[in-house]
Amino acid sequence: MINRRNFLRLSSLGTGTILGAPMLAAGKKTVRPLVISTWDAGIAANAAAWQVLRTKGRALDAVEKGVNVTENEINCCVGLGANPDRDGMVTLDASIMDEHGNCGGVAALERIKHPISVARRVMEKTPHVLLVGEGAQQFAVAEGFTLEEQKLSPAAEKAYRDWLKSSEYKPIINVERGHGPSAPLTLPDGSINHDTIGMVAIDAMGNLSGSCTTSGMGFKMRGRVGDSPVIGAGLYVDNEIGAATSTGVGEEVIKICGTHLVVELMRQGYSPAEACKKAVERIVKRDIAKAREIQVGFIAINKAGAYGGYCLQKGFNYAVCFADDKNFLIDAKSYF
Ligand code: SD4
Repeated sequence: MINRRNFLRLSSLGTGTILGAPMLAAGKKTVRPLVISTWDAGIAANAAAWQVLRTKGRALDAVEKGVNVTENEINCCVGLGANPDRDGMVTLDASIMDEHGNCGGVAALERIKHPISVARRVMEKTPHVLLVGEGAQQFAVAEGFTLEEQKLSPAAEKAYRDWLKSSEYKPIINVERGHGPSAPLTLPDGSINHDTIGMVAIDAMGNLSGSCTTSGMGFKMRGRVGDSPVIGAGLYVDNEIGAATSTGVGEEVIKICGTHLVVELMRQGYSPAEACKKAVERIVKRDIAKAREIQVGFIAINKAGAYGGYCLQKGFNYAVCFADDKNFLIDAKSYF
Protein backbone atom coordinates (compact mmCIF):
# COMPACT_ATOMS: atom_id res chain seq x y z
CA MET A 1 0.00 0.00 0.00
CA ILE A 2 1.21 3.43 -0.88
CA ASN A 3 0.52 5.99 1.79
CA ARG A 4 1.27 9.68 2.18
CA ARG A 5 4.31 9.01 4.30
CA ASN A 6 5.91 6.78 1.73
CA PHE A 7 4.98 9.11 -1.07
CA LEU A 8 7.60 11.65 -1.99
CA ARG A 9 9.92 11.04 0.90
CA LEU A 10 13.50 12.18 1.01
CA SER A 11 15.82 9.75 2.70
CA SER A 12 18.50 11.19 4.90
CA LEU A 13 20.89 8.88 3.11
CA GLY A 14 19.89 10.25 -0.23
CA THR A 15 20.26 13.94 0.41
CA GLY A 16 23.33 14.51 -1.67
CA THR A 17 26.06 13.41 0.65
CA ILE A 18 29.36 14.80 -0.57
CA LEU A 19 31.81 11.99 -0.17
CA GLY A 20 33.83 11.75 -3.30
CA ALA A 21 34.88 15.38 -3.45
CA PRO A 22 38.10 16.30 -5.30
CA MET A 23 41.27 15.87 -3.28
CA LEU A 24 44.78 17.24 -3.63
CA ALA A 25 47.55 14.79 -4.37
CA ALA A 26 51.17 15.99 -4.64
CA GLY A 27 50.00 19.51 -5.43
CA LYS A 28 47.98 18.24 -8.34
CA LYS A 29 44.22 18.10 -8.41
CA THR A 30 43.04 14.56 -8.77
CA VAL A 31 39.58 13.17 -8.24
CA ARG A 32 38.48 10.35 -6.06
CA PRO A 33 36.74 7.79 -8.27
CA LEU A 34 33.18 6.91 -7.44
CA VAL A 35 30.57 4.60 -8.90
CA ILE A 36 26.89 4.37 -8.04
CA SER A 37 24.21 2.16 -9.48
CA THR A 38 20.57 1.30 -9.01
CA TRP A 39 19.34 -1.48 -6.73
CA ASP A 40 21.18 -4.15 -4.74
CA ALA A 41 22.45 -5.54 -8.02
CA GLY A 42 24.66 -2.51 -8.06
CA ILE A 43 26.85 -4.00 -5.34
CA ALA A 44 28.26 -6.75 -7.54
CA ALA A 45 28.23 -4.49 -10.59
CA ASN A 46 30.03 -1.71 -8.70
CA ALA A 47 32.70 -4.19 -7.59
CA ALA A 48 33.50 -4.95 -11.23
CA ALA A 49 33.44 -1.25 -12.14
CA TRP A 50 35.72 -0.55 -9.20
CA GLN A 51 38.42 -2.85 -10.60
CA VAL A 52 38.64 -0.44 -13.53
CA LEU A 53 38.39 2.76 -11.49
CA ARG A 54 40.91 1.80 -8.81
CA THR A 55 43.60 1.26 -11.43
CA LYS A 56 42.91 4.70 -12.90
CA GLY A 57 40.91 3.25 -15.76
CA ARG A 58 38.34 5.15 -17.75
CA ALA A 59 34.83 5.61 -16.35
CA LEU A 60 33.43 4.40 -19.68
CA ASP A 61 35.14 1.01 -19.29
CA ALA A 62 33.99 0.85 -15.67
CA VAL A 63 30.32 1.39 -16.46
CA GLU A 64 30.39 -1.19 -19.26
CA LYS A 65 32.24 -3.86 -17.26
CA GLY A 66 30.09 -3.11 -14.22
CA VAL A 67 26.69 -3.73 -15.78
CA ASN A 68 28.02 -6.70 -17.79
CA VAL A 69 27.97 -8.50 -14.42
CA THR A 70 24.24 -7.91 -14.02
CA GLU A 71 23.58 -8.91 -17.62
CA ASN A 72 25.19 -12.28 -16.79
CA GLU A 73 22.88 -12.94 -13.82
CA ILE A 74 19.54 -14.70 -13.90
CA ASN A 75 17.21 -12.00 -12.68
CA CYS A 76 13.81 -10.57 -13.48
CA CYS A 77 14.81 -7.47 -15.32
CA VAL A 78 18.24 -7.41 -16.95
CA GLY A 79 19.81 -9.68 -19.57
CA LEU A 80 18.61 -12.80 -21.32
CA GLY A 81 17.38 -14.53 -18.15
CA ALA A 82 14.83 -11.76 -17.55
CA ASN A 83 11.07 -11.68 -17.92
CA PRO A 84 9.80 -11.60 -21.51
CA ASP A 85 7.33 -9.36 -23.28
CA ARG A 86 3.69 -10.43 -23.44
CA ASP A 87 4.42 -12.65 -26.43
CA GLY A 88 7.09 -14.53 -24.51
CA MET A 89 10.17 -12.93 -26.09
CA VAL A 90 12.98 -11.39 -24.05
CA THR A 91 13.82 -8.04 -25.62
CA LEU A 92 16.58 -5.88 -24.22
CA ASP A 93 17.23 -2.11 -24.11
CA ALA A 94 20.53 -0.42 -23.21
CA SER A 95 22.45 2.82 -23.56
CA ILE A 96 25.90 4.17 -22.77
CA MET A 97 27.40 7.66 -22.76
CA ASP A 98 30.96 8.91 -22.35
CA GLU A 99 32.77 12.03 -21.20
CA HIS A 100 32.78 13.53 -24.69
CA GLY A 101 29.03 13.42 -25.06
CA ASN A 102 29.27 10.39 -27.35
CA CYS A 103 26.44 7.95 -26.88
CA GLY A 104 24.94 4.75 -28.23
CA GLY A 105 21.96 2.56 -27.59
CA VAL A 106 20.06 -0.53 -28.61
CA ALA A 107 16.37 -1.22 -28.19
CA ALA A 108 14.26 -4.36 -28.51
CA LEU A 109 17.41 -6.41 -29.02
CA GLU A 110 16.90 -10.18 -28.85
CA ARG A 111 19.22 -13.14 -28.19
CA ILE A 112 22.32 -11.10 -27.41
CA LYS A 113 23.82 -11.47 -23.96
CA HIS A 114 25.42 -8.06 -23.49
CA PRO A 115 23.26 -5.26 -24.91
CA ILE A 116 25.40 -2.64 -23.16
CA SER A 117 28.46 -3.76 -25.11
CA VAL A 118 26.47 -3.60 -28.35
CA ALA A 119 25.37 -0.08 -27.35
CA ARG A 120 29.02 0.84 -26.94
CA ARG A 121 29.81 -0.49 -30.43
CA VAL A 122 26.92 1.56 -31.83
CA MET A 123 28.53 4.59 -30.19
CA GLU A 124 32.04 3.82 -31.34
CA LYS A 125 31.56 2.19 -34.71
CA THR A 126 28.51 3.72 -36.35
CA PRO A 127 27.44 7.26 -37.22
CA HIS A 128 24.18 6.53 -35.33
CA VAL A 129 22.97 6.72 -31.76
CA LEU A 130 20.26 4.06 -31.55
CA LEU A 131 19.74 0.76 -33.35
CA VAL A 132 16.59 -1.28 -32.79
CA GLY A 133 15.22 -4.79 -33.21
CA GLU A 134 16.44 -6.90 -36.09
CA GLY A 135 18.88 -4.25 -37.27
CA ALA A 136 20.47 -4.04 -33.85
CA GLN A 137 20.79 -7.82 -33.73
CA GLN A 138 22.27 -7.92 -37.23
CA PHE A 139 24.83 -5.30 -36.21
CA ALA A 140 25.68 -7.21 -33.04
CA VAL A 141 26.28 -10.44 -34.96
CA ALA A 142 28.41 -8.59 -37.53
CA GLU A 143 30.44 -7.26 -34.60
CA GLY A 144 31.10 -10.79 -33.38
CA PHE A 145 28.50 -11.12 -30.62
CA THR A 146 27.07 -14.64 -30.30
CA LEU A 147 23.44 -15.17 -31.21
CA GLU A 148 22.13 -17.05 -28.18
CA GLU A 149 19.22 -19.48 -28.09
CA GLN A 150 15.77 -17.89 -27.68
CA LYS A 151 14.84 -19.60 -24.43
CA LEU A 152 13.33 -18.33 -21.21
CA SER A 153 15.14 -18.94 -17.94
CA PRO A 154 13.15 -21.25 -15.61
CA ALA A 155 12.31 -18.28 -13.39
CA ALA A 156 11.10 -16.21 -16.35
CA GLU A 157 9.16 -19.17 -17.76
CA LYS A 158 7.27 -19.52 -14.49
CA ALA A 159 6.68 -15.78 -14.14
CA TYR A 160 5.37 -15.66 -17.70
CA ARG A 161 3.01 -18.60 -17.19
CA ASP A 162 1.69 -17.03 -13.99
CA TRP A 163 1.23 -13.72 -15.76
CA LEU A 164 -0.64 -15.35 -18.66
CA LYS A 165 -3.10 -16.93 -16.23
CA SER A 166 -4.19 -13.70 -14.62
CA SER A 167 -3.34 -10.85 -16.93
CA GLU A 168 -5.84 -11.19 -19.76
CA TYR A 169 -2.89 -10.28 -21.95
CA LYS A 170 -3.01 -6.69 -20.74
CA PRO A 171 0.30 -4.98 -20.00
CA ILE A 172 0.39 -3.67 -16.45
CA ILE A 173 2.06 -0.58 -15.12
CA ASN A 174 5.26 -1.63 -13.50
CA VAL A 175 5.47 -0.97 -9.79
CA GLU A 176 8.86 -2.08 -8.55
CA ARG A 177 8.55 -5.17 -6.47
CA GLY A 178 9.32 -5.40 -2.80
CA HIS A 179 12.72 -3.86 -2.26
CA GLY A 180 14.14 -2.15 0.78
CA PRO A 181 16.40 -3.10 3.64
CA SER A 182 14.58 -6.32 4.40
CA ALA A 183 13.88 -7.45 0.84
CA PRO A 184 15.74 -10.62 -0.11
CA LEU A 185 18.39 -10.30 -2.78
CA THR A 186 17.57 -13.79 -4.03
CA LEU A 187 13.95 -14.79 -4.46
CA PRO A 188 12.59 -18.29 -3.68
CA ASP A 189 12.53 -19.12 -7.41
CA GLY A 190 16.29 -18.49 -7.55
CA SER A 191 16.06 -15.29 -9.54
CA ILE A 192 17.56 -12.07 -8.27
CA ASN A 193 15.36 -9.34 -6.91
CA HIS A 194 16.01 -5.99 -8.58
CA ASP A 195 15.15 -4.05 -11.68
CA THR A 196 16.95 -2.16 -14.42
CA ILE A 197 20.55 -1.39 -13.66
CA GLY A 198 21.71 2.14 -14.32
CA MET A 199 25.28 3.09 -13.37
CA VAL A 200 27.15 6.40 -13.37
CA ALA A 201 30.82 6.85 -12.50
CA ILE A 202 33.59 9.38 -12.18
CA ASP A 203 37.18 8.26 -12.77
CA ALA A 204 40.51 9.45 -11.40
CA MET A 205 40.83 11.93 -14.28
CA GLY A 206 37.52 13.45 -13.20
CA ASN A 207 35.72 12.17 -16.27
CA LEU A 208 32.13 10.95 -16.13
CA SER A 209 30.32 8.15 -17.96
CA GLY A 210 27.12 6.16 -17.56
CA SER A 211 25.33 3.00 -18.64
CA CYS A 212 21.84 1.60 -18.38
CA THR A 213 20.62 -1.90 -19.31
CA THR A 214 17.27 -3.66 -18.91
CA SER A 215 14.69 -6.04 -20.28
CA GLY A 216 12.22 -3.21 -19.73
CA MET A 217 8.77 -3.51 -18.32
CA GLY A 218 7.84 -7.16 -17.68
CA PHE A 219 5.18 -8.54 -20.08
CA LYS A 220 5.17 -5.30 -22.05
CA MET A 221 3.55 -5.05 -25.47
CA ARG A 222 5.78 -6.40 -28.19
CA GLY A 223 7.83 -3.56 -29.63
CA ARG A 224 7.51 -1.38 -26.52
CA VAL A 225 10.66 0.59 -25.76
CA GLY A 226 11.25 2.24 -22.40
CA ASP A 227 13.48 5.04 -21.20
CA SER A 228 16.66 3.02 -20.71
CA PRO A 229 18.00 3.19 -24.30
CA VAL A 230 16.81 6.77 -24.80
CA ILE A 231 19.55 9.30 -24.17
CA GLY A 232 18.26 12.09 -21.94
CA ALA A 233 15.55 9.83 -20.52
CA GLY A 234 17.17 6.75 -18.94
CA LEU A 235 20.72 8.08 -19.05
CA TYR A 236 22.52 11.36 -19.49
CA VAL A 237 26.10 12.51 -18.99
CA ASP A 238 27.52 16.02 -19.29
CA ASN A 239 31.18 15.97 -18.37
CA GLU A 240 31.10 19.60 -17.22
CA ILE A 241 28.24 19.03 -14.79
CA GLY A 242 27.29 15.49 -13.85
CA ALA A 243 25.56 12.27 -14.85
CA ALA A 244 22.23 10.66 -14.05
CA THR A 245 20.33 7.45 -14.70
CA SER A 246 16.86 6.17 -13.90
CA THR A 247 14.77 3.12 -13.09
CA GLY A 248 11.03 2.62 -12.97
CA VAL A 249 8.22 3.33 -15.39
CA GLY A 250 10.07 4.48 -18.46
CA GLU A 251 7.09 6.16 -20.09
CA GLU A 252 6.96 8.73 -17.30
CA VAL A 253 10.70 9.30 -17.44
CA ILE A 254 10.61 9.85 -21.20
CA LYS A 255 7.79 12.38 -20.84
CA ILE A 256 9.97 14.69 -18.75
CA CYS A 257 13.34 13.88 -20.41
CA GLY A 258 14.22 12.74 -16.90
CA THR A 259 17.98 12.36 -16.71
CA HIS A 260 18.65 15.35 -18.94
CA LEU A 261 16.47 17.33 -16.57
CA VAL A 262 18.43 16.06 -13.56
CA VAL A 263 21.72 17.14 -15.15
CA GLU A 264 20.33 20.54 -16.12
CA LEU A 265 19.10 21.04 -12.55
CA MET A 266 22.60 20.23 -11.27
CA ARG A 267 23.89 22.86 -13.73
CA GLN A 268 21.61 25.34 -11.96
CA GLY A 269 23.34 24.49 -8.69
CA TYR A 270 21.16 21.78 -7.20
CA SER A 271 22.92 18.89 -5.49
CA PRO A 272 22.48 15.46 -7.10
CA ALA A 273 19.81 14.44 -4.57
CA GLU A 274 17.93 17.74 -4.90
CA ALA A 275 18.05 17.52 -8.68
CA CYS A 276 16.67 13.96 -8.58
CA LYS A 277 13.92 15.09 -6.22
CA LYS A 278 12.94 18.00 -8.46
CA ALA A 279 12.74 15.68 -11.46
CA VAL A 280 10.49 13.30 -9.51
CA GLU A 281 8.32 16.29 -8.53
CA ARG A 282 7.96 17.13 -12.22
CA ILE A 283 6.49 13.65 -12.76
CA VAL A 284 4.11 14.13 -9.84
CA LYS A 285 3.04 17.56 -11.06
CA ARG A 286 2.28 16.25 -14.55
CA ASP A 287 -0.09 13.55 -13.33
CA ILE A 288 -0.50 13.23 -9.59
CA ALA A 289 -2.95 10.32 -9.75
CA LYS A 290 -0.67 8.25 -11.94
CA ALA A 291 2.36 9.17 -9.84
CA ARG A 292 0.74 7.47 -6.84
CA GLU A 293 0.60 4.18 -8.73
CA ILE A 294 4.07 3.94 -10.16
CA GLN A 295 7.72 3.88 -9.19
CA VAL A 296 10.44 6.04 -10.68
CA GLY A 297 13.89 6.52 -9.19
CA PHE A 298 16.79 8.68 -10.30
CA ILE A 299 20.40 8.57 -9.13
CA ALA A 300 23.06 11.13 -10.00
CA ILE A 301 26.62 12.25 -9.42
CA ASN A 302 28.13 15.65 -10.06
CA LYS A 303 31.54 16.72 -11.30
CA ALA A 304 32.77 17.23 -7.73
CA GLY A 305 31.99 13.62 -6.88
CA ALA A 306 28.87 14.24 -4.79
CA TYR A 307 26.08 11.75 -5.29
CA GLY A 308 22.43 11.25 -4.44
CA GLY A 309 19.13 9.85 -5.52
CA TYR A 310 15.40 10.16 -5.10
CA CYS A 311 12.35 8.06 -5.85
CA LEU A 312 8.59 8.27 -5.94
CA GLN A 313 7.77 5.34 -3.68
CA LYS A 314 9.40 3.54 -0.81
CA GLY A 315 11.37 0.48 -1.80
CA PHE A 316 14.12 1.84 -4.02
CA ASN A 317 17.78 1.50 -3.19
CA TYR A 318 21.10 2.14 -4.82
CA ALA A 319 24.68 1.04 -4.26
CA VAL A 320 27.66 3.32 -3.84
CA CYS A 321 31.33 2.48 -4.13
CA PHE A 322 34.34 4.73 -3.56
CA ALA A 323 37.52 4.87 -1.48
CA ASP A 324 37.79 7.22 1.49
CA ASP A 325 40.83 9.32 2.54
CA LYS A 326 42.64 6.32 3.96
CA ASN A 327 41.92 4.42 0.79
CA PHE A 328 39.46 2.09 2.41
CA LEU A 329 36.87 0.86 0.02
CA ILE A 330 33.39 1.90 1.02
CA ASP A 331 30.61 -0.07 -0.53
CA ALA A 332 27.37 1.16 0.91
CA LYS A 333 23.75 0.68 0.07
CA SER A 334 21.45 3.65 0.40
CA TYR A 335 17.84 2.86 1.00
CA PHE A 336 14.71 4.85 0.47
C1 SD4 B 1 11.66 0.67 -18.57
N1 SD4 B 1 12.85 1.86 -16.88
O1 SD4 B 1 11.78 -0.07 -19.54
C2 SD4 B 1 12.68 0.58 -17.49
C3 SD4 B 1 12.23 -0.51 -16.59
C4 SD4 B 1 12.63 -0.42 -15.19
O2 SD4 B 1 12.33 -1.08 -13.11
O3 SD4 B 1 13.43 0.35 -14.77
N2 SD4 B 1 12.05 -1.20 -14.37
O4 SD4 B 1 10.71 1.43 -18.45
